[in-house]
Amino acid sequence: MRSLEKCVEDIINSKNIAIFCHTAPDADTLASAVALKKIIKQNIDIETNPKQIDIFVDAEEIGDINQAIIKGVNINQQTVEKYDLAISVDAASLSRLGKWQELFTSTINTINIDHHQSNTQFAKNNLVLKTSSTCEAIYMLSKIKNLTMSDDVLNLLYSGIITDTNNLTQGVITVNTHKVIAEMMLRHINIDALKTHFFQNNPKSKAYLLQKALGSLRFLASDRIAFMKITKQDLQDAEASFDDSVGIVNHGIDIKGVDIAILAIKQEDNSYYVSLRGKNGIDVSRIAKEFGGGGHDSMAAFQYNGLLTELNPLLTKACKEELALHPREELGENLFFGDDDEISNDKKEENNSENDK
Ligand SMILES: [Mn+2]
Repeated sequence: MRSLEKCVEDIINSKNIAIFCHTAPDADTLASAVALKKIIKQNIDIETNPKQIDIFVDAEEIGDINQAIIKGVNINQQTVEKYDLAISVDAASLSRLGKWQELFTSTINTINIDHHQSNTQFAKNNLVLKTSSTCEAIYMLSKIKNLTMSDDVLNLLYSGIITDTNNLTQGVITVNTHKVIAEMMLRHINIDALKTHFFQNNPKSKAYLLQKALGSLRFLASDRIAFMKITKQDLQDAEASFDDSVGIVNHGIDIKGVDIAILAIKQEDNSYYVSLRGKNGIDVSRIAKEFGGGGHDSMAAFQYNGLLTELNPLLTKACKEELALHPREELGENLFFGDDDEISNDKKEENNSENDK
């Protein structure tokens, strides 16, 4: 495994590069790929260091909202027979590359840039950072080598950060995430336009699908679990695609007293895509792992081949075990850290220690 800096050098110096997104692509994987391609091009001298960079995504169709990310970018066009370097972005495991797995593994040098804790380290060099998104990881990697990033790159990377964190309300949000955004804001990013594009731009089909999902809402385990499902018929009736189901699970976790939200979506191949959300310290990635999936503490997912009636008791049991680790307590009692007296005492201490200097 080469050092982080050496990997970034490899990325800049390799001649023919293939970048791979994950299947059922989200904004983070697409924006990461396009931004990475742009960063490489913006930091080389095309005359002395010409290179070919191709992007691969195994997806039947990409919805309107994410389509905007790849507008004008050639996708799935293999222009050379062999690449010198293959880079996966936002893929937690090799299988997430779908039909492009072989092209990835047949490349001699491979780099895996990701932020999923469950990443299987499937490449020769694995850059798995503890960031909100792969876009944030790419920003950090570029900064390490002082690479130039244009405004359009920043807008792409910002898009990955806000979508992977549901507009900075979920997922892994660190001091670094806020620092990166602050740095971006000091440059130029279209915060309002991007927020509207990604969060206030739902097609009607999504609203109808939400209506169907909410119609199936059930509560379990003394109302600590909220369960919803979407059937093939629901998708058909709402004239919706799988893309339209993204985020619906949040309506479950947003309910008072709910610590685990589940959304099971029946897919074309009859398997279920099961999306999980957790709060109040619940680690839903542990539950997802039991079923062969993964993710983060507060957001995770897995695929299930079988009937929902078979899955339900198993999943409920796994959820209840996780809930037992976090018995319900009175939360929110001390949200704003104590009363005024304590604050003035803290201030006194602060002043004293400053006098000591
Ligand atoms: Mn991501």
